[in-house]
This record gives sequence, C-alpha cells and structure tokens, in this order.
Amino acid sequence: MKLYYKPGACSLSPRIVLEEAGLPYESEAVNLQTKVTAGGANYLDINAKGYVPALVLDGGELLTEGPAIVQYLADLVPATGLAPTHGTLARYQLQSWLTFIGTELHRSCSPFFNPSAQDDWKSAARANLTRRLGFVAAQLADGRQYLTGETFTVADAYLYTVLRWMPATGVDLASWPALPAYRDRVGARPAVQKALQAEGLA
Ligand SMILES: N[C@@H](CCC(=O)N[C@@H](CS)C(=O)NCC(=O)O)C(=O)O
Repeated sequence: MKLYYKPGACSLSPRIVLEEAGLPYESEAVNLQTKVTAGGANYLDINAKGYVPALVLDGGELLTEGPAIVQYLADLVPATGLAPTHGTLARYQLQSWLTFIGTELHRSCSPFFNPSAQDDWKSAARANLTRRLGFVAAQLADGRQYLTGETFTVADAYLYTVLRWMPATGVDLASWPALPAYRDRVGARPAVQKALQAEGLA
C-alpha cells in the first residue's frame, strides 16, 4: 500500500492508523500547490481530486477520503479494535464521530490554510470550532481515555490530527483542559510518535 500525504495535513490520520495497525506501507509526499509528488509524478494522474490523503492498494486500486481510508485499514486488522465490528451500533457511533470531525472540525479549519480567506469567514469558522470543541470536551468530561471509551480508534487518529492545527486557527485548547490532556495522551502513543517522526513532525 502507498499513502500520499502532506506532512501534518489530514493524511497524518491514516498514517497513524497504519502505524497503530502495524501494516506495511510506503508513503510519498505531495506538493499540494503544484500537484507534483516527491518522486516527480503528476498527482492528478494518481488522484484526480488533487488532495490528500490517497491510498493506493497493492492491486493498484485507489481509495480516497480520510474516513473511508481509516475504516478500510482498521478492518484489515480487526483484532486491533481500531474500529468496532461492522453492523454494530458501536460502528455507527464511530462513523458518527468521523463525520463530525470531518464536517464540523476539519472543514472549519479550511480558511486558516487558505491564503485568500477573508476575515469574516475565519471568524465564523472560529466560532463554529469553539462551539464544536466545547461539545467534544463535554463528552470527554466523564473521564474516558478516548472518544468512544477506553479503546483507541480511528476517530482518535483523526481528532488528534485536527487538534494539532488549532494554533493556526487562534482557538486556544486551554479553554477546555480535557482537550490538551487528550491531545497529549494520544500524542504519547508509540504509533503516533512513529507517524510524527515519519513526517518530520516529532
Ligand atoms: N474530503 C477530504 C478532504 C481532504 C483535505 O481537506 N485535504 C487537504 C489537506 S488536510 C488538501 O489536500 N488540500 C489541498 C487541496 O484541496 O488542494 C477527506 O476527508 O479526505
């Protein structure tokens, strides 16, 4: 398998899952401005969407969209508990978290990485992030270690990746002590450290 990524971007989430699952993989960085890979390929020939992450399977098939990729990887190694069994309520609850992180948190970070974004877009996005992070902190207030309980799942890989971007948004996680504690707990996992090192972020 080969992961196309940009250091620290949302492609960090599938890399964390690859490391947590102990799956063998290669990776190649993409310049998202020029759409050229580190090896000199036209990324649009590999993934016509032009964004990361993209996973190319050993048979050559392409899988895109972070939430789909991380569930695919988790299901290759079910014993890891990275995703609950298909068809269970727990699986739908995991998908609920992945959708929430993707549409409410990740998307709200977009203007902070868009050089042409106007201040009113940024203000609205910051207000949304603040509301939604308050919700996440309230969920963690019962003392659970991870989003869905005591087991690390692919949703934690995604949330951790998005929480790393907060300095760029101007949202201070210190407002919710449960969030920096959660970020540090996830960040200390050996597989997460390995993923960060692989992207030059440790
Ligand atoms: N819906 C996609 C969004 C991926 C995405 O937003 N990727 C960003 C990096 S975090 C990107 O590659 N942006 C560059 C671009 O859109 O050209 C997913 O969830 O995988």
